[in-house]
Amino acid sequence: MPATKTKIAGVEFDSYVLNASGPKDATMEELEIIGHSGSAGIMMKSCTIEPREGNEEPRSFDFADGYIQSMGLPNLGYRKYVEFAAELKKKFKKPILASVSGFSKEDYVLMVEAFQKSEADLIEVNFSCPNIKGKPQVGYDFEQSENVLASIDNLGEKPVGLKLPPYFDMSHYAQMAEIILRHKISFITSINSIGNTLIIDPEKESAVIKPNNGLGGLSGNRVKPIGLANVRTFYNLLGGKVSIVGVGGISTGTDAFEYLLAGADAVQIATTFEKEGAGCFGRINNELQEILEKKGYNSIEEVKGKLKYL
Ligand code: RRO
Repeated sequence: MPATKTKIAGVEFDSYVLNASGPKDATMEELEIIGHSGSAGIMMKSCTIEPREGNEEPRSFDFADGYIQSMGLPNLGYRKYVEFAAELKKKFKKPILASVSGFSKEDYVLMVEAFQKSEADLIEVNFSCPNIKGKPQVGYDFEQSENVLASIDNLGEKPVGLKLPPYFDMSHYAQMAEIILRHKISFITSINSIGNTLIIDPEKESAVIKPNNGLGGLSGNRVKPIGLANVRTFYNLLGGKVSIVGVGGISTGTDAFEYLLAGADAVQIATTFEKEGAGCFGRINNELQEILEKKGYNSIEEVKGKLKYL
């Protein structure tokens, strides 16, 4: 079978498929399950300075081809994840990824600094949590994005990446790409869930989740075309200077193959992990290997970004 080993920002991964920040990655127990699974790395839940319970329940809803949630950043606080990174590093031979989600520039500085000194291999800076009342997604505020990045550029040598919200307008892509290229950003992870969507239960005539009058982040199969468009557009705009991690609606090897054609260096799995459990990482990677073999490709590199236009 063709190998699917890859690199994100120079860090080696044994396969193309790892978990995304979000589902089932907030506690040590959950992270150990990811460690033992086929996930090529161990990504931890986005953290804040202090521990958080998150939003009121019910705060997630699973449906046939998607998922909506407004979790509200439930996490144990960044100090725990600094400790977890060290424990996980000892137990497992795969890269550890931290994710930080600040409420201010100072929060981002403090947490990035802490993870720069930790055993984490990569630091994902979350600019796109859609579920905090009264807080805009940083990635939609270009001035704030610029501001935060200027303050975290020189805090250490570990690669720093940005978890981006989905963009829909070419001028927004261009602005964010310019900002990324001006700063020390080694990878992007695209996309986070589509924020502030609404799923209605017509029987009950009600929203399906409680926080924020039912508005929440949409993920799963329904968002794949948006994820693919974001990866492809950033692939074209960033000119190979920044690694790209694709996320959004990946449940099969074919989905992963499409992200590879679009230009992703690796993919992360959120909703499918939530729905199916930790077997999904190995399954999706195996399916991707089968597709590569059938098509006569020997590596990820041979296909990456090779999308044809009509
Ligand atoms: O915890 C959440 O509500 C959450 C986060 Br931090 C995020 O980045 N994306 C998302 O859909 N939910």
